[in-house]
Amino acid sequence: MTEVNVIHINSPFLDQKPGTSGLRKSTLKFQEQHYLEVFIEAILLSLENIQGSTLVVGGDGRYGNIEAIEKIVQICVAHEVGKVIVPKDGLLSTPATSNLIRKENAVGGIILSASHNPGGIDGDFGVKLNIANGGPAPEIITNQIFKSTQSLTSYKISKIKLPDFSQYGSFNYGETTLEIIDGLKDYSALMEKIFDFDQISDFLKKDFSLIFDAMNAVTGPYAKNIFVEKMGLSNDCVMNGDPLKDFGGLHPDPNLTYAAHLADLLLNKKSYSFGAACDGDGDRNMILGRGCFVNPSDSLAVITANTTCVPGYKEGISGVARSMPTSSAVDIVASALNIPCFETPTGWKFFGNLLDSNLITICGEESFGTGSNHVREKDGLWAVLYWLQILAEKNCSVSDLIKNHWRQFGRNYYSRHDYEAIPSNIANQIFDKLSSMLPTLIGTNFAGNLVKDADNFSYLDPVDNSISENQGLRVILEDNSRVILRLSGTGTKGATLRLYFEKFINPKQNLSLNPQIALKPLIDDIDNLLNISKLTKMETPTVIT
Ligand code: VG1
Ligand code: CO
Repeated sequence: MTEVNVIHINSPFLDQKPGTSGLRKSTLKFQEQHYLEVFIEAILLSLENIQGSTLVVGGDGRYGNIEAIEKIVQICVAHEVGKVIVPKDGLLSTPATSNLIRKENAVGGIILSASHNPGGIDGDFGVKLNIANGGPAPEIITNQIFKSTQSLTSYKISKIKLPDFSQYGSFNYGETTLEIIDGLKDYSALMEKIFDFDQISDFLKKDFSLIFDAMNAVTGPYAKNIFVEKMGLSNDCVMNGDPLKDFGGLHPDPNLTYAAHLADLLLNKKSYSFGAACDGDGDRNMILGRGCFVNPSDSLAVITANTTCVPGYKEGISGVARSMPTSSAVDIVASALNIPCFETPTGWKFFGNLLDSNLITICGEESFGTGSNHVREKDGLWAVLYWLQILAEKNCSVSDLIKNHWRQFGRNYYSRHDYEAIPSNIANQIFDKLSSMLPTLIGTNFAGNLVKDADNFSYLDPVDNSISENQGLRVILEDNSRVILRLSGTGTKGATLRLYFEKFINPKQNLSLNPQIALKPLIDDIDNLLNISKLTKMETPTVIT
């Protein structure tokens, strides 16, 4: 028997509900005594039949990763979890975790990551729970976890001495086996099953230069394994490829602001044919061509329109889904393919039921997330390989592919404006103002058009009939242009306001405008209505996508 210590604490513990993807706080907060432990205890209590079952535990390598894994293993031993699977060095991307949970029939997985938030002692840390299907825990479970953090007065831990996580091995502690495994192998094997690596590598070796930016986060080892070891490309096709505790000071959010160096290489210097980046935990992707940025909403539409290029989807797809703020570009493709298209709230957990019941095969979000039924998370490297496979099959450039797509389907001009870390009262004031105005906007003039509909999006899950309300304010015009306003659930400082703009143009109209110009009437009119720049004292948003 291993000794079990019962540690008494003062409740309630959490001051706030976990957000869109788990609990995210400053690294310092997570260093506070018992903070992580209580949350893990609540997670284990929420999983039924944890005794004797299998759990996957890994993270994106940020500051505190290994220490957190050690504590989690000790708590698992006290709860007599049957098997805890930990990757070597504790490094496991979010999509690879999802895959491992499914492959090992685990009851779930714990991912230590604050995703695209900065890391290090001054950065953020986070804990995400994924359930047996490999996907993020649905609200019913996260609510239950929150509830138990409010009433817990103790947690159980076995203070056993643990091995060095830099070596493979199997270790027994009481009723629990700890397995330290290769975190890359199963993921790469899955990618090799979906994509034709030979075709991609031949194409890349011909005259199509690739640069992949891992942003000093978890995808470095995966990208090297796939592009260098398996495809035989040179080492320098992966930049920032070693996971660092503080991501080398980078903010591992793959967008034009935080991956500015990569954007400069592709858009200004035009040094490569193809560039891509992933976020801290490897579930997001940004795709760039020579002189060309691919908007994530367009990426989802292109991926959906080209399934016949990719071996894993040659049989066809059952349907697609996008989050509400994502542009309707994919809806147009779905209608041409005669397959259903679902509109869900923001957050990957809403795709789980649709994927599990085979109503959809492919899904995505405007926030640089795309994925399919191969796992239950968005998958950054999967999207990169998907794009490369289409380009290899069509033997064309990124810019040709996207332009041809617009010529066939039309273009959904799209942009997202983020006002990050603004005072919460200001963010709430702006949100509440639009919220209270919604009914009065219908029928009025907006950006030279009539407002057709204005509401707060709510979602009825077609599989379990659950209803999720308050998922974003929408102003929809007669030509189906949209302005959407949401408050972020993943920031840790103040509040982050997100504004989303969309306008559709048919193939005969001007397809090559700068989106900020094409969308200017919408951008100006929402600012006139809500005084955002004045209230936030920001002339421009923090991030424009
Ligand atoms: C953001 C994105 C959302 C995404 C979520 C988690 O949420 O907008 O689309 O699902 O991050 O992504 P919010 O609430 O801040 O807008 V990740 O890469 O952190 O798992
Ligand atoms: Co992420």
